[in-house]
Amino acid sequence: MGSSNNEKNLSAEAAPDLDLTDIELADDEMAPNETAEEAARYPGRAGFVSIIGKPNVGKSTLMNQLVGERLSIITAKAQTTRHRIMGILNGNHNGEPFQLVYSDTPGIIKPMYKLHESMMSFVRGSLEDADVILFVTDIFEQHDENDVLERLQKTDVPVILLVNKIDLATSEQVEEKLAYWQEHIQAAEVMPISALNAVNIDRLFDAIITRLPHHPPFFPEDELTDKPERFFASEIIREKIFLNYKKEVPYSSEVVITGFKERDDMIVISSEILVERPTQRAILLGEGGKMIKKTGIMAREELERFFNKKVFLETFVKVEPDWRNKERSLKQFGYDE
Ligand SMILES: Nc1nc2c(ncn2[C@@H]2O[C@H](COP(=O)(O)OP(=O)(O)OP(=O)(O)O)[C@@H](O)[C@H]2O)c(=O)[nH]1
Ligand SMILES: [Mg+2]
Repeated sequence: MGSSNNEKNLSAEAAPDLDLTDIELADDEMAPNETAEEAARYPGRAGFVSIIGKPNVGKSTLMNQLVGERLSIITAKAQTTRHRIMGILNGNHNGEPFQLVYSDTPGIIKPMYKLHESMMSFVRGSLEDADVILFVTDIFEQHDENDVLERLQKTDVPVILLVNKIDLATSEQVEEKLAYWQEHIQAAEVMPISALNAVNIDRLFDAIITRLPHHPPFFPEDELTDKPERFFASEIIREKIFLNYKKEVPYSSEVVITGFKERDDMIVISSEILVERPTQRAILLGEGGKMIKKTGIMAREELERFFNKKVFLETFVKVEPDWRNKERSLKQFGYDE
């Protein structure tokens, strides 16, 4: 549970010493796993909200919508997200301050590479920390989520089951999915949403906040995420690779930022794109370097939007054979949590 992990208690100040005997709290003012005494100890809420589910159901779209920033990259391809990415939201709700620490996670898959094992360990880590779990499914769900369900059965953390992409379905189809889940999962709530069109996001926010424990914030208020700027630079380049290349090329690519210099007028970024085979390198470059140039321009434009500053971007394409199965490479690329 996030609230019991002192290591994460980065910016929390000591809770004020209150006299608890006079305070009465209504049931809905307490989170599911806290006592009235705990609830009364701190006049604000803070906690960890894990977004999990199968690949491509819209987890990253949902996190960006909930945080109000484009933190996680989104593509139409499965397995876009490879890390646990925190998005932090501070605010006030009914006069109480809150801090929500969302975690976007990789889609749950059966590992085929060491890379996947590491991705699944990020999912496990986020489940261990969670105060609330958002289990995202979508309208195309084939009900083959037994592996996910098994994991959820082991936890006493409240689960909010979401049926996403309802903008692509009829109301009958939505009703059918909701009925299915109501029967098959012990969820605190089952809710239809459209992460893309922000449908029911306010309702979801209310469902989350009332289940958050009373606790001081975990992170300083001006922090939007746990990841450094370089991480987002590499993700943005990776997103453009996912958008511009087909088949195994995006999955065989990793981006490493080798230089990141912030000047007054611009940011100078050097990056390496690593692929597993020389043939993939040739595809990335394209005829006369056309494809990598296009990808580089798209990435630079997005980087400029993200950092709100002019960006100079250099990209080099290198071959790192079998990096998805090499522990040393994975560690170097940040998959060692
Ligand atoms: N129509 C529609 N499309 C959506 C919605 N939410 C997400 N999508 C699309 O679904 C695709 C996958 O979205 P992501 O947010 O990347 O999904 P994800 O679950 O993070 O995927 P992985 O990181 O691969 O596990 C993208 O093309 C999104 O635009 C929605 O509510 N409606
Ligand atoms: Mg994602």
